Order: sequence, then C-alpha cells, then structure tokens
Amino acid sequence: MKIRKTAIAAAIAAVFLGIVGTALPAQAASSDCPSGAGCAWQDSGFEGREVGFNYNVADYGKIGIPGFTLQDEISSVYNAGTTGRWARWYQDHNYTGNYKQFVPFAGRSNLADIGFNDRITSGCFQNYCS
Ligand SMILES: [Ca+2]
Repeated sequence: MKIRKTAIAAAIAAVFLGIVGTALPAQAASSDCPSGAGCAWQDSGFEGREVGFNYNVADYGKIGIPGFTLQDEISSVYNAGTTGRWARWYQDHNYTGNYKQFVPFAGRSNLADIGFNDRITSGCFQNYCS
C-alpha cells in the first residue's frame, strides 16, 4: 500500500516536471541528470551542486569536494535510470532509515514538500541497495 501511494506521487511529480520543463528554458533542470544515473542536488529545483550515481552511494558524506559534501544537504532528486529500476534515497548511510523512492524518469524538485529536505545520506538503484 505504501509503495502504491509513492508510485502515484511519483507519477504526479513526473507530470509536474514535464510542465515545468516546457514552460522554462533548459537551465537548472532534471534533464541535467545524465542518462542512466540517479541524481541529487544541493538545492531545490535541481540546482546547486549535483552528484549522480550509476549504482549507489553508501554515504554522501564521503564523496564530494574537500570540506563540502551533500550529506544532509540534498533538496531535489531525479531518477534518470534506464534499467527500469526504482531509485531510492535513504536518511541514513548504507541504505538504512526512512527512504523515498521514485520510478524511472521521476523525482522531486523540492524534497521539503514531502518532509525529506536536507536529510539524505545514501542512495541507490533498486537491487543495488546493499
Ligand atoms: Ca539543501
């Protein structure tokens, strides 16, 4: 039941993103996420520093530039995966704690909308969350 609700929410988000993409010039956008990746941005609206994964990130606190990581900083995410897998982002490292998941070609431009702003520490594609 929970998964079904998330799927519906993700589908709505995808439609919403489509509308935004049409209305605005291609600037900061979910389309910045490379094909095949799961992407996370520091700011809402797919802006700020961006980190993508092809399989998973066990701890965002351990990647990035010296002195700055995306741990507990991520405000928008997008699943540009091409294998049909859902992308999940977890509150804690090593894919533990609460998580949000998104079907391919869906994401969230503002994680604050779903109570998940600046909380993410790990992320993965389904089947690579271990
Ligand atoms: Ca943020």
